[in-house]
Amino acid sequence: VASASEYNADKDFVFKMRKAGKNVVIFYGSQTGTAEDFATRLARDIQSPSVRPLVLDPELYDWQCLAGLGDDELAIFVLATAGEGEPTDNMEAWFNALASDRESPEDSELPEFRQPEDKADFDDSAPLQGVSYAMFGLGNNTYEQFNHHARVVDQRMLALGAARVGERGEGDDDADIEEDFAKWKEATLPAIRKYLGSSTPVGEAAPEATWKIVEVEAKKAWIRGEFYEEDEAVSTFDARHPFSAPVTSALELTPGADRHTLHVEVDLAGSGLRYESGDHIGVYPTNAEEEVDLLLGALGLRGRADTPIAVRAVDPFAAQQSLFPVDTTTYRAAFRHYLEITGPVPRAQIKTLVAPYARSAAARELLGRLADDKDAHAAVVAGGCLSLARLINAVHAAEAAAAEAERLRLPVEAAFELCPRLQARLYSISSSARASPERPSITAVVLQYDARAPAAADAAMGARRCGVATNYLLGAVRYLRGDRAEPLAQPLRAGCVLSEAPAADASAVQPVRDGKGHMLQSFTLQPAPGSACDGRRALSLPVFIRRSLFRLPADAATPIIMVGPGTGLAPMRGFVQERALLARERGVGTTLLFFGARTEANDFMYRGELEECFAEIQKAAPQSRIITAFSRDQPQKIYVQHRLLEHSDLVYQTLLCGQQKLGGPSRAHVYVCGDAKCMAKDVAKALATLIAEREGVAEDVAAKWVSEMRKLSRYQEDVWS
Ligand code: FAD
Ligand code: 2AM
Repeated sequence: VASASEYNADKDFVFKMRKAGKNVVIFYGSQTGTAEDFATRLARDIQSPSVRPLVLDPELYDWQCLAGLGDDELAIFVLATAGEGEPTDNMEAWFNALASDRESPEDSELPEFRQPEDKADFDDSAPLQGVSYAMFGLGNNTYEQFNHHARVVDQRMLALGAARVGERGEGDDDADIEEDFAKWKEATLPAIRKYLGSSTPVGEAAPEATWKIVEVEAKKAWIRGEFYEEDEAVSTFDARHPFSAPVTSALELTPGADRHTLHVEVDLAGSGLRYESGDHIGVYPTNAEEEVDLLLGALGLRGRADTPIAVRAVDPFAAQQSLFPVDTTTYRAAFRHYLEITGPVPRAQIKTLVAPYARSAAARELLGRLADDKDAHAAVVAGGCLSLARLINAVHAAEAAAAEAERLRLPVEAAFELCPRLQARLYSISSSARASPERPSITAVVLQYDARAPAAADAAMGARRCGVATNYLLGAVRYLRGDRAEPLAQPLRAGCVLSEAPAADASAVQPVRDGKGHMLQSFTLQPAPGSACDGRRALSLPVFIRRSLFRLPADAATPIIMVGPGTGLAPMRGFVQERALLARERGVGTTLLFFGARTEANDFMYRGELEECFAEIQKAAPQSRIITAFSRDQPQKIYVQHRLLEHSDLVYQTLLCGQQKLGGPSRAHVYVCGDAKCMAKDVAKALATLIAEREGVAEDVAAKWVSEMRKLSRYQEDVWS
């Protein structure tokens, strides 16, 4: 039984709601920011005089207060499922208290809720009786445990006596999560409205502005808004307070290949941060200067880009009073550091935050079509990867014939509301915590692709689209290597933290193009703490460590099979380093690495050091080896799963762990890392096929053994899509 924690009014969300005159609390369980963004948008969509929502982060509040919600109040959960069906970090405590470790909700012990003062008939056996809630889950169907987090919380809320308003919604990021959310809202909002006795149709009251922008006076030495420099008092670093880690090494691993793969190592010394092999590192990226500039231009803000501003909540009771983690920033710094500005604009956002500002017939027609017609949106906005800036420019191109006064002018407040918060990107740490305890490394492939259907308005910048974080890291690699000193000089000055005057970087950044005319990005890179803002070769990245469950077996003698094609090699590199150290110290079990890449000549990253480590491992476990699958070195594709089957003798012997026959889940540990969509499934299937053949059992029996291995943490995946 969870013990009722000591009462703390700051953590009592019911008290907070009532004080602020709210009757709906929306809790988000968010890992990458999507659920938080959906929760914020939901609040805007449902608000009316009688539906007054407050969006809260459950991490900051007591779950014990749930029982205190009255029958004229409502909780809404917007819960993403993280990793392998886990709750998000910010819902972990609530999830553990409400739902975890319970095979079946019926025979589990009840968590101890705080008895509300106004419920004299409080029933311990159904502590959430009288509490109503609605639920939308976010997940990805490529993962085994689709929407597990929302499903379990939903099941437990019902088991504890709460009543759900409407059906549970399930969004699938692999298909169209925006559409799933829209459909759920359409079906559920009337029920919410009815429950709260609202006479205003939900979504029809004019949404109030959430944020107000105050232009503030520039102080002599004012802070431009790079959040990781703001709070000097921070001594514990985490996702909210990343550590500004000096980059100690940054290089291209496959210089001859047709895409860039990077190795970036940072120094955690002095931060108190620790990691284990298999953990993740989060990196807060910075948007490319050209993208920032494009958006400032589209919003008509170029002349005021460096004006110091504060962005504060209109509602004095809002849980979050400042939109950004710093009080004073600039338009440019806000778009550079805090907002996701490159993703395609969702249909719902075009409808509520862009279309209302159309003044010309051409803009009304175009925006109306993109907001109402799913196919038009898919073709033009998703297909053209139209970011907010590109969407505005496309509207401007369509209304070229309209008078200047009629052209779309999107208020910056709407842009601030529309763009989600810029999220940290996670990377599987590619070093071993034993070999390199203070210097974790990242192995990342740089995301660059051409939009399928670039808009006419794209002509100036081309169809090339660049992933935010990986191109930011590529900038670090190039900068430290010493190329492109010229284009980088300007953004580097802009990246300095303290400045005497705000106008130093007011001019537009000139786009840089490669030989094919593609736009390249330039980067704002922060000089390492203590270094002068003079563009010297010292950089730092805002990082934090995220614990994972991807772990080597406690007993080094246990055999392991690692499957890591592409950047899926990242955590395996750390494991291989660790096994080599262990082999020297006390011996290890058989260690197999299946690595896949495009070509042997160009894409075999870390080859030399992997071979050196395996030479060491083989001294202790002679069967150990690296088995490669180079998919483009021959006419037909060869992937890691094909190699698993080809080497079924060796794989089977490794799985047997010295037994005569498996007869059930293997005691060896299997690790798979990389692409979740196809590779991870194909590998699990290949393993089941192999086991079925060798053991003479049906494939579904073998697949069950693999599932059993997952439950026992002997088949572990670290996959992303
Ligand atoms: P973003 O700016 O985030 O852009 C990505 C978005 O671009 C996609 O969501 C998609 O909408 C869009 N997109 C991508 N390709 C196309 C296309 N062809 N057409 C249209 N749209 C497209 N990555 C690694 O390289 N190495 C790792 O070790 C690693 N480990 C990870 C571990 C975990 C737990 C997770 C969750 C992810 C991991 N990733 C890893 C992925 C990494 O976090 C980033 O998602 C990735 O580097 C891209 O980030 P970005 O900012 O460059 O791209
Ligand atoms: P391809 O790009 O030539 O198709 C790392 O990206 C490696 O993974 C590449 O060799 C890539 O091959 C390969 N790959 C692509 N799809 C895969 C899948 N479904 N299973 C395993 N490997 C795959």
